[in-house]
Amino acid sequence: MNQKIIGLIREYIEKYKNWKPVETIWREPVIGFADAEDHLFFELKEIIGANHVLPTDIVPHAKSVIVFFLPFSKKIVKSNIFGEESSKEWDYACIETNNLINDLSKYLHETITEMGFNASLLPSTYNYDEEKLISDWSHRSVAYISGIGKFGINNMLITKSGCCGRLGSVITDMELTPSLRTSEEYCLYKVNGTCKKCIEKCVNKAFEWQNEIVIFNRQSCNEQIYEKIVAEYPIGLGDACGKCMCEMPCSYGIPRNI
Ligand code: B12
Ligand code: SF4
Ligand code: SF4
Repeated sequence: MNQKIIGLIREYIEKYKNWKPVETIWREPVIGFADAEDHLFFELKEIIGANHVLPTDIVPHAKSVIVFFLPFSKKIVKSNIFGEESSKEWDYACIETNNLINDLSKYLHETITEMGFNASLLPSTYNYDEEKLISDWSHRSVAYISGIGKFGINNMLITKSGCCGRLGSVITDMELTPSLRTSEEYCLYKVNGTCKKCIEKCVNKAFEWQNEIVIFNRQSCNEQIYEKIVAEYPIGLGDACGKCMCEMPCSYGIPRNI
């Protein structure tokens, strides 16, 4: 059944351009599966907060979670290296990928339902507490559980196709084989204490070092994305920044060495 789901996702993305007038070019999706009963889902209540839900809170008797990462083309990433404002290409890619994730999630929901199972319908983003800036369903934590990536010190999920892209997930009561997690770290700082390029690149001082540990200030990042840029650079579409992930050793794949 895993192969059928992988086929459905790939086929939908390939045909998407025929249905929607999009400018974004995506590389091959990275797809993984998590066991809905994985102990890490329970740990997220400690790691993120008590409000983080379990798969079974959304789909009763949930058995699996399907996760997909949609990496942007190198051209989109390269357009967003310089300057304080995110590039038009990056902004469009974020918006169009959110739309694709929402459409793909709806398609999977409908197809899985037609097959006689239940499935969730979760948005790609905007499902968060606007004061705390925390969601009750963290796609990238779920993606970590599904084994498709590891975290960078900039919070990004790094997959075999890098971190520049966006994530979606669908919970179902269909039985699927969980993907394996590796114990290997991908972020160079976590591997050997080097790099830190993402931290230096932040355009609104959202990261701070405290005894070799990076502390992330969500409010500073949020200010850059939703207040500062929109107010100071009206030509930008806002709603994005991403400077800490573009043209980094982890942008397009698993960084090996710098
Ligand atoms: C709220 C939100 C924001 C807020 C707060 C960001 C933040 N870091 O918390 C603001 C508006 C500031 C923001 C900014 C951005 N965002 Co945003 N955002 C979200 C949203 C809606 C929820 C994230 C959340 O709940 N954060 C709270 C923290 C606690 O959870 P988390 O960051 O998801 O996961 C962390 C913990 O689980 C933790 N963790 C620690 N220990 C352990 C141990 C285990 C076992 C596990 C499993 C996890 C874990 O590690 C994770 C990373 O730090 C998600 C969509 C979604 N629903 O998931 C998108 C999302 C995280 N955003 C995304 C992106 C791309 C961005 C931006 C780059 C903007 C842009 N589009 O250009 C910046 C990057 C900021 C940064 N450096 O982190 C992507 C990330 C893709 C990726 N490759 O990781 C997401 C997943 C959207 C999507 N559908 O793809 N975002
Ligand atoms: S830029 Fe370097 S330090 Fe930052 S997440 Fe990527 S590999 Fe890790
Ligand atoms: S998205 Fe922008 S403001 Fe937020 S952490 Fe990255 S570089 Fe800093």
